[in-house]
Amino acid sequence: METVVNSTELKQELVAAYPNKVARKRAKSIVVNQVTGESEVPEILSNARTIPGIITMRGCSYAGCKGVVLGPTRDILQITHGPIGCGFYSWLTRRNQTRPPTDDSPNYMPYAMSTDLQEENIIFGGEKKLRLAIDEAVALFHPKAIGIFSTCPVGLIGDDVHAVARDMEEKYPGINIFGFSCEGYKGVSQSAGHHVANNKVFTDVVGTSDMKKKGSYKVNLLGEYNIGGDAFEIDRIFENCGVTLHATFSGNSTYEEFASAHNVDLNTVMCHRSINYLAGMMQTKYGIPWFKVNFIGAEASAKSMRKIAQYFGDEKLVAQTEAFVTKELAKVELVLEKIKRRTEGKTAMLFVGGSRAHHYQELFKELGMKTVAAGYEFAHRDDYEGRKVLPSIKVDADSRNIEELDVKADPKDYAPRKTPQELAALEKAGLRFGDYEGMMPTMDNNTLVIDDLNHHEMEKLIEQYKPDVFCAGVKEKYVVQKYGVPLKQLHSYDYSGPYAGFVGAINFYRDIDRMVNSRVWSLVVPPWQSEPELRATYVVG
Ligand code: CFM
Repeated sequence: METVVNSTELKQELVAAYPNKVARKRAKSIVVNQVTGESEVPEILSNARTIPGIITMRGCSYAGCKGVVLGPTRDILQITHGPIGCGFYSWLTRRNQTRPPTDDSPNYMPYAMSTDLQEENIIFGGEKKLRLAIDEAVALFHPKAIGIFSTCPVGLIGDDVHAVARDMEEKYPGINIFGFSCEGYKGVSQSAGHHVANNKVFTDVVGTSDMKKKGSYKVNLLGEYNIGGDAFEIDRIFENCGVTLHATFSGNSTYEEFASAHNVDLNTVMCHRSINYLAGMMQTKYGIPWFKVNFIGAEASAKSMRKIAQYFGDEKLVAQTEAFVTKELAKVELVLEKIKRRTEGKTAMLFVGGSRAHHYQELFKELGMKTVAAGYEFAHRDDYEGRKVLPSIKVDADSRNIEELDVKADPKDYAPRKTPQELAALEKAGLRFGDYEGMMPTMDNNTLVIDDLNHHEMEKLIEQYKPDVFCAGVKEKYVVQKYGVPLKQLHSYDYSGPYAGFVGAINFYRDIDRMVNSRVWSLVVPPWQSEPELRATYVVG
């Protein structure tokens, strides 16, 4: 149950352990939330370099590009140009699932393909090995498309993956071969890799096919990666409402769907952080509007589908959507009713990624639980404070490192899907195009919002708040559990899921109920209470 904590005092305590300069910087990333006026919230320092010496929760640019954005698509043959470890680590560890239509449809996800760079290649160059890898991949699989992903050493030794891609495309006409400059060290986190991935998919893939799917209401879903089968549940919802989901970027997706993704009338964005770039560029080039949706939470899923139906404005579609979501919400309510009695009033903390720390608060709200502290690993100010702050975000050297494409309306394919009057009318009716409100305006006053949390801060939060459940990843899991607090992995779902949509909400309620109401956690004695601990003091001068 909730322990009353003075978050302002706790913030002072968190930074007190640091040397002055570090304390000043961390203080800007630890914010006591205050929502005033028109969803105004305090500024938070984010998307800034982690201070050396602090063990961060973040990942690298290669992880964001290959592991996150491109990883879940099944028939782009993906070659990691680099040491074997990078390829192995990004190989299905995120539990992104896929369902090829038939047993012999191409699916390269069960394979981890890498050039396996060795010391010799680091000294004499790895391009030759990359060409051989592409030759081998073409001979074995005849893929439609090949993506080459750069790891740190590739940038350091200066291999030109783009030149290799061009040459090999000439050698193999008909195969789309493209390289990503997503060397791990680019930017300050995996967020840079998302941007690199968005850019290349936009310039080299989207708009290259005219495949059209059947149906009158065609939509793409951007920023949904089918972790634990989430996309399968979302597919079911779209289908039952009568909306055609053309391409999901990139859960359970194919190359052809990406290539023809410009043939829709609406882009919906689920994970704003990882894919807002693509939504913006497709709007400029093709005239496809976008708005934010969320399929985490039963109410949020219903609201998202209603918004989509409202956008198309067809009475039959609105009625079909309404009938379906009402039926599903009733099923969810039956389960929730029993569980909520046991979860009401309990507390949660969420420190994860760049969007889930926000989205999952919806599910906790449905359970009657309170989020006392939350934060992202690598999100930007717009994900925290809302897109309204975009003009005031200062571009630093690390962000400048990632190319901003100069996009213009396509002379042939640009076609506004709605007139300005139609868009204005929809906005008046409550739709917000090209916008994301951010996490902080939706959180209670005096909750703590912390960017790029580290272990020291995490331990203090647990000691003070004693939350009933902590949501993060595997790097945090066992430390938290040794404190006697259950940890739910919101990246991999701890082998459970799906958690999206209506079926997912029920799964989540049940899993959280089991965790927060199990007595086993109160029996845990942390090893540091019975075993000696080494201590050291920081002395200046
Ligand atoms: Fe988007 Fe993601 Fe996330 Fe993300 Fe990720 Fe992920 Fe995540 Mo792990 S794309 S920002 S880089 S919702 S892999 S599916 S769970 S950190 S909150």
